[in-house]
Amino acid sequence: MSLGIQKVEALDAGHLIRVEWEDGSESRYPCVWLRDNCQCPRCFLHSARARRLVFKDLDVNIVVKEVALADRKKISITWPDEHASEYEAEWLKKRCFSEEARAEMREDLFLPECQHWGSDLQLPKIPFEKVLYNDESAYKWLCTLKKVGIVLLTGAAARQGELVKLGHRIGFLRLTFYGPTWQVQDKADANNVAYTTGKLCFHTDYPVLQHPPGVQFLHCIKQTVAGGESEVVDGFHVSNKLKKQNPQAYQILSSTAVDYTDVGVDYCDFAVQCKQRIIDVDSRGQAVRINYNNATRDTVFDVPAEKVRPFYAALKEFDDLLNSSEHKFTYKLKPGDIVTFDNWRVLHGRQSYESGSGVTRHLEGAYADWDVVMSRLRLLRKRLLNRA
Ligand code: OGA
Ligand code: NM2
Ligand code: ZN
Ligand code: ZN
Repeated sequence: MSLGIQKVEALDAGHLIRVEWEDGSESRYPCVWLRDNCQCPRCFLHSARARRLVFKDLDVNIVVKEVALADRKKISITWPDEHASEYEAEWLKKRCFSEEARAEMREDLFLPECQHWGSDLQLPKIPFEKVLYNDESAYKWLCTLKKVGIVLLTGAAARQGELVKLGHRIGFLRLTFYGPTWQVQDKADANNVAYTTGKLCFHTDYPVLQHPPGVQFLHCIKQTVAGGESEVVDGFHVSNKLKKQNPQAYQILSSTAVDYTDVGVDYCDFAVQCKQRIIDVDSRGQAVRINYNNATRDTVFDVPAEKVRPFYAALKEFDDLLNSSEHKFTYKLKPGDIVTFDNWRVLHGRQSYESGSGVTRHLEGAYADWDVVMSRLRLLRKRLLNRA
């Protein structure tokens, strides 16, 4: 049972409502917010769970005319224009403005917990079939993907089409110029360095897109005998290291807009250009997205000449840290393995391999957006909790 209310009163000349809970704790709600979030059918469209009240009709200086405790589970408010609103105790409690309540809600909605790793990574593994057909396993997959940044799904068939099933499991895949899914193999006149037998240094995919894909899937269909090993590194962990080791370099990489370019033909013809900071940071300076692919970094570099060498020096330091044996984790995909990882956080690479007359190595790849992945995670959690 949820906590009841024992007292409600208006404070601050009617600008604020104070709620006293049965356990003696209190919450304070600004009246402008309460009026804005009136749950009556005139102010709120319940079928869409969306606000109907338009901003023009909101008086930002509104005060309460009357407030009463309907019962211990509900408060009612009358506004100066006689409009009446009711708010349930449980609804109010969740939306309490205290530091702790907001942190709890934030964690609930966004699962910000992030476990950093280095070469000691214990690569999380879950059977592919379990993820497809068992909700607990799918939930575990997505939570781990969010928290650790990488999960290996095992036991998929060694043929194309498995990633489309994974797409249906979350909702849908992200279409790009390389197609709904794409084939990583040695190709004549390759339109991307990934489609050769060459080594791929640590990179994130597609920084040339304004909103790079948040999640990447790579399904191993055929693996070569010699070479082709995979490497991953935790970009957030390494960013923190760089910030400590050389704050100036961190400052340069988190503020310089780098030009990216990708021109060619695949799903359709394309000429994509974008400016990205290699380390994207939030308002507190914490890395939230790495945008780094040395292959598609443009020859055009739109900075004053005197900023060029300091930029390269900073990037060299970051690249060295990414490649240090302390930070990177190496493994080799087997046919039927699907590596799923956070493309905003984890940089990946592969060793070169030998070309042959036929196809010596084949991965199928696909992207998903974090919005879609997190949406599925929340729905799975809700379904699992309601069942318990
Ligand atoms: C890619 C890529 C990794 C691999 O296609 O972008 O990083 O192992 N491929 O081939
Ligand atoms: N592929 C693998 O940024 C990039 O060009 C990454 C994308 C070709 C779809 C490679
Ligand atoms: Zn209303
Ligand atoms: Zn890649």
